Amino acid sequence: MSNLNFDPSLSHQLTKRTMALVLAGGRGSRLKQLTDVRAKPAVYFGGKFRIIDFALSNCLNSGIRKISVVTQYKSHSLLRHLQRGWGFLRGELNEFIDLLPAQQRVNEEHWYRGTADAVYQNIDILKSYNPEYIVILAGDHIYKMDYSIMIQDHVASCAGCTVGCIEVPKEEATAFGVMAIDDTRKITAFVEKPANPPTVPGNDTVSLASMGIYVFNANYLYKLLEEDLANPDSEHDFGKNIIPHVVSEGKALAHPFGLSCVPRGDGIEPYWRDVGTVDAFWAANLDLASNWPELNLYDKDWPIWTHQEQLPPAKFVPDDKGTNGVASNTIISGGCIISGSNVSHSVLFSNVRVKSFCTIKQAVILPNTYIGENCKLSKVVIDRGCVIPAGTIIGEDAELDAKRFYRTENGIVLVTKQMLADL
Ligand code: ADQ
Repeated sequence: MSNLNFDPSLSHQLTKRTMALVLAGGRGSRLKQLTDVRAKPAVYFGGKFRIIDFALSNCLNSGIRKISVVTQYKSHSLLRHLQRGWGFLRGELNEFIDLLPAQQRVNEEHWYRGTADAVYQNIDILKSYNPEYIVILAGDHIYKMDYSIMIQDHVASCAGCTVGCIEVPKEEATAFGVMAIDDTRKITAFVEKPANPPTVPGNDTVSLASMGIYVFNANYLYKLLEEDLANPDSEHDFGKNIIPHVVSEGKALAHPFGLSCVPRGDGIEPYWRDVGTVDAFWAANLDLASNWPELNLYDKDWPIWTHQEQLPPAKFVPDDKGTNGVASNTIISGGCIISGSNVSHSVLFSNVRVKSFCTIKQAVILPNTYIGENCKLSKVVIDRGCVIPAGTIIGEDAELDAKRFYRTENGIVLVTKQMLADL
């Protein structure tokens, strides 16, 4: 197996022979009530995006134009977003986004069981597109990555499967597949979500984690999936079954994220986030409102595509005593109106209305939310469509917040429509 010697002229040829499969069927239960009505990939992010937009934009920007999205859990919101926002690929040019909800195609006994089964159940569709390489992605991470570099690495190394990887602190590695590699980046051991994660040589605080991003030779993947289905002991999962099997065959290559991440410049670490908890979701959104966010959304060479409603621009108006609506270090999206209130270090998604005399700090407010007069809100995530009654105070009385809403150990309060209705 070789080290990477990237040839940009090869990229286009390889991505044309590649199909991407985005796994978007998981619930993401650590996001608590934010995923009560939608799958994690459909959760809103960064003022106007959904989480899945990042993986899909990476595909487009990498030159992959044949994309299937596999859905299962609470997929309505996700499917609607994809239909409205991602229908611009040109079928006549052999470009598409195919939606693959669980539909018991193989037999009528099971919905998708594990991630490998979700792919297996669509194997006839995959084969019909005749790809040479298949890139399997999770639809629930925020990052910018040029998959064409990873595909080229895969092809140059003659591996059967290439696994994207990143170094993470050992204590976080219990949530990932963890690998050991040799000098040629061949994966020599792989263990899924170990209780005591192995660390990298020479540094016992860091482990090498799988990002859940895989490039396969298509025929090899079909063979693996067929064999896996026949194994009664398998959970039909990539991390638990397929990747360890490939490693045991000596055919897995590790591809460090640093080789193909889209550079942020100025020495900042490559950005890859699993915004899988309320705390992480809140922090990653607020980062975008800071002066120098870790994630650059302003890069014209790597745009993040999404569905956007046609909305009027945001507006700031004074209250009836003449105090103006002001915002600092805050993202304000289309359709928002802030009247006579002060908003700081926050992200307001589309169509948020803030009435007079409110103080809002460190808030992530999802679309179509209405905030009545005299509210004081801090360290909150407010779900789509909430109506916050006038005079509501959140973020000052931990016990009261925890009683009325969901409060994390770090003091971030999640408010949903249902919680407000139950008050
Ligand atoms: P997990 O984080 O546990 O581990 P998993 O639950 O397998 O991820 O989900 C991976 C992706 O598949 C997610 O995008 C999810 O939405 C989707 N998904 C889950 N179940 C599905 C189903 N039944 N149908 C369709 N889609 C489904 C994996 C790997 C680890 C790796 C981490 C990186 O197993 O080895 O370290 O991802 O985050």
